[in-house]
Amino acid sequence: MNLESKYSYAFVLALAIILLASCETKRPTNLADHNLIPHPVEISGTGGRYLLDREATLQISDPSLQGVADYFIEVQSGMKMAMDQKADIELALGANDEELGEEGYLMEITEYGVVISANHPHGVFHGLQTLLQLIPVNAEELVELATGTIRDYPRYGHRGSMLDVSRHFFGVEDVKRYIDFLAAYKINVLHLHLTDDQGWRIEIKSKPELTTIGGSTEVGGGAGGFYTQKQYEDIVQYAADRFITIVPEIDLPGHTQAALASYAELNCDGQVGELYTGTEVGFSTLCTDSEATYEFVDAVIQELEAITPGPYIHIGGDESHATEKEDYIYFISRVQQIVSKHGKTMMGWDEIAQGEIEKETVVQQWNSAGNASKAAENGNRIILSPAKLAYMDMKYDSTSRIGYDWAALIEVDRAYNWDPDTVNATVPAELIYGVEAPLWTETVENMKDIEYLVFPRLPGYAEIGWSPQSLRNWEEYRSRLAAHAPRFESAGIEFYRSPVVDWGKKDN
Ligand code: IFG
Repeated sequence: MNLESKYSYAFVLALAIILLASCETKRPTNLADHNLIPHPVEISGTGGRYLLDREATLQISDPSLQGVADYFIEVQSGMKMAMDQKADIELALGANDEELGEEGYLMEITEYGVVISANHPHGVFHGLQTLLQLIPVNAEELVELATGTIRDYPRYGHRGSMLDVSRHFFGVEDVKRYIDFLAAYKINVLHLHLTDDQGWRIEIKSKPELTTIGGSTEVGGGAGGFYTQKQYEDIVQYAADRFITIVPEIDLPGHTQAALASYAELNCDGQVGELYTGTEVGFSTLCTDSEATYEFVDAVIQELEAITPGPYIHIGGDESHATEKEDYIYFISRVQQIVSKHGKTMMGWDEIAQGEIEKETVVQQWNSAGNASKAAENGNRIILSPAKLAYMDMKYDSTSRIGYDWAALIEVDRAYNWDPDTVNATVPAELIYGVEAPLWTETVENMKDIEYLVFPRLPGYAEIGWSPQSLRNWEEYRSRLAAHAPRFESAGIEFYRSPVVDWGKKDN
């Protein structure tokens, strides 16, 4: 090599080292330049850094935080409880900041470490979800955390997703994985659609045929399946450990063919029905003028209540096209009495607003603004699940490999770009209890199908439920969403690489 080229070689090498060094600090030095989802209420950087190593230590100020600390140690391998020396991460109660409520938290990152404080372990749990997002998924030994403060709390109390385990059955492990998806984005409710025409998925000990017959198939004629009460309790506990409440749905009086195929006495003609593996809706109904029906509903609700610690039981009530209107209204009032007798608060799709329902009953608006305004007149709290914006079984666009399009094509930007307070003019903001994104599974057969439809739309629904409207705009959000791709990939989530998001280099 001649002298000339030797110097130019050295110059290039030096340049490469400088460039490499600069890209090493690609992490934002300002906490406010974050990619957090949901967007925190307040976040500000102080320009410093805290080096968190993989062997970082945790300290708790109160024994009630041990469960949350154990969860963090489980999901962020390498962390451990501090024995004596000062910890890197301190978890504390006593934030005494009323506005945080139960779910909010304060996070302070200084040169001395991280402190997460809240009024309740639920808030500390959410603070840890934020901290997990500040640690790169493929973090090397040392992680530089930008210093600063975060003060954060949710906009709505109900931030949910629904999984239809009736059209296609999903086992316990799939449901637990779905719960992990929700916890990562501070969603706090999983609504399980347990029964429909194609399958009854929850064991009722006094009515065993509901699962031995009613749980024996699914859309397309597959093997179906069901949760024993023990398995359901396992799901409930897994969710509770992540501060997620299970809302079980027994869909009545329509969407009941699996029950009608299990017990003759539920059918008005006294003949046992046929199992159904198609995808039509609105053809089935319980016999609303027979006392056997209400004894059945009472037996089911009694057993479901005993294994459901959450306050709600969802009784469906949608698409009862085979039920005369006055019979439907009578049925809803009878079921309301049964649910209340068993000490639970009723939830139902927006059609129930036509019936005599208690003020505490929560109405889930999916299709009819008229029903929603009826619910509002009655003073019911309303959960918004507008099919045209929040149904995750809708295709992204006409090329989507699975999904429906009867409500709308819902690209990732459309899924994000709406404000619950104004989406339904007939519902006053103070009655909006929250938002919920359902996944119906007529066209969804396995976990990969779930992941394709749920990601990347789910984080956007989580942000709609959590973050102030004033901080939300698609152009800014889409770049934060793109930065979550490594997170999806490291979790093995086969997400839809929507063309409306600039996913950038694969390894960004
Ligand atoms: N509507 C039905 C669902 C499901 C859905 C598919 C509701 C409340 C269409 N009811 O949505 O059972 O079939 O998009």
